[in-house]
Amino acid sequence: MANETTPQQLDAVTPPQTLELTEIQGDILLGLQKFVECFVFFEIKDTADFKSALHHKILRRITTSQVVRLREFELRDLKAQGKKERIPLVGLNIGFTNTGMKKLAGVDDLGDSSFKAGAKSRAADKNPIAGPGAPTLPINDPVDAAGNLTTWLPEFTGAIDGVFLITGGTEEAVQKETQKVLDIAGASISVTFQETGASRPGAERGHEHFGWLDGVSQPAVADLTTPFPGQDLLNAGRFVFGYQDSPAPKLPWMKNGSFMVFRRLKQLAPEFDQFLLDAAKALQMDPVILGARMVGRWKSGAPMELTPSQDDMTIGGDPQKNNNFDFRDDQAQRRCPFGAHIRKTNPRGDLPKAAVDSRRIMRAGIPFGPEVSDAEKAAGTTQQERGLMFVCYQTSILGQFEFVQGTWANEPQFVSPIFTKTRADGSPITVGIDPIIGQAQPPAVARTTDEPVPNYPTGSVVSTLNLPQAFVVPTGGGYFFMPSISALRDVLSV
Ligand code: N7H
Repeated sequence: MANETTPQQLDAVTPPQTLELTEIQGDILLGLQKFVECFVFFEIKDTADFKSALHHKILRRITTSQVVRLREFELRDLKAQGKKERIPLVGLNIGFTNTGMKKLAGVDDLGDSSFKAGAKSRAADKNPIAGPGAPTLPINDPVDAAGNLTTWLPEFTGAIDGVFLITGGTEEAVQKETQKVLDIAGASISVTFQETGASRPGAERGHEHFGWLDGVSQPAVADLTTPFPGQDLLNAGRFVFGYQDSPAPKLPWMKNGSFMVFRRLKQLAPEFDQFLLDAAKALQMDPVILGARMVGRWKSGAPMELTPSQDDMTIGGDPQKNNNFDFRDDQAQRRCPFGAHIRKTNPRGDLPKAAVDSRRIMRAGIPFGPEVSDAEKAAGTTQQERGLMFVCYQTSILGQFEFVQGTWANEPQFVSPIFTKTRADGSPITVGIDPIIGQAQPPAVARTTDEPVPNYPTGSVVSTLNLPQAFVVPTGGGYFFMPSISALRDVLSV
């Protein structure tokens, strides 16, 4: 089983010298091996009983980064032997919200104001993010006049203290482990929401529901993974407390822990496909190119920067090639628009490296929901929910996930106001929102993105893409702290 969300090149010869891999939960830096992943959100009903279950029975089932690393070698060997069958390789990780941390450790402040406020409050908050590096916009999920989130499932608007992530190679193995964990926890918790995601079948494996290969660009981690060409090498402290580049942990036992952002994002796939056809027709362009310019990659994963006119499968799935680019020499956005999803969320070369590095996140999500049916295709409308269980890790929710979503994806000026960008004809541009994940609530912010029509290799067409609706709809979320093994053992379960 390959890990689909983290293209990582592990160094088999040199075991990590400084990273405490036996302390760090496995999903954070390398990603638990997963074809299937069950998310169990829960409320702690009996703190003493839950602590006892955690200490005596759950803790030893938790999969560390060291185990994930060794499993990667095991999988590599099996692949080399030509073995293709899925093996169970069950993984378990655990995280707690601020209310969960309060119940277990009596602490109400881990030093991250967004974590303390919680995902629900941050998603509904319409005030600009009070973080470094203005201008800033909030997460901006849809709310009604009373400020209630209108697209969130009710299960995510009530109390949530923690989450179990249960992963594996087969549905059966994941179900079995989930049941085991729930049996152990018993009445000490009540499950508030449970959902299982899975890789898409057949040729769509590794692709999200709009059809694009996912998990292509991910930071490499110093002392753990060797970067592929063009892949950023960042210090572990961007994702785990207690290493270079992490904020100082507010409490000593936060070392080797990480903040996890979960977002349940519904994807309106048939509507998206229909929109590509309609909008491309109106703009007199190819719908496949339009989709690629909205994402910044073709469906195979090949970046527009390397192959601006057509998809190239030989680049798409090849980690030696598919990140070997930046946007530095494309300041007239001839190859890739500034507004493209991957340029908004990782403006490599558009901004000084340090300004981008500090915002990077480690993504580890998985699709949920069934394939689009023939009836949905014919109607062009969603009848069964599907989307992405978006997961990312960082040491500052405010400075990383929220900054990428609010200040970059949602901000129509970005990347232009700080670093002046112009059109091919020299006139100034307003980039518009990220057409995939940009949360704009008109009329305050227009749902538009600039330059869908390529001016490649020459040309000076000025075009605007009008997005009639959001095709990614937030339906829930949570902010969790993923403690180290020793914090779970010595602080949170005693
Ligand atoms: Fe995105 N998509 O299918 O269009 N994303 N994303 N994302 N995303 C990426 O590199 C997608 C979401 C990032 O380093 C690819 O893996 C969809 C959120 C970042 O070049 C594709 C959803 C946030 C990158 C998608 C979604 C991000 C990235 C290219 C929601 C953060 C790496 C393949 C349903 C706030 C950029 C790849 C880089 C890549 C899609 C959500 C961030 C295809 C459908 C919420 C940082």
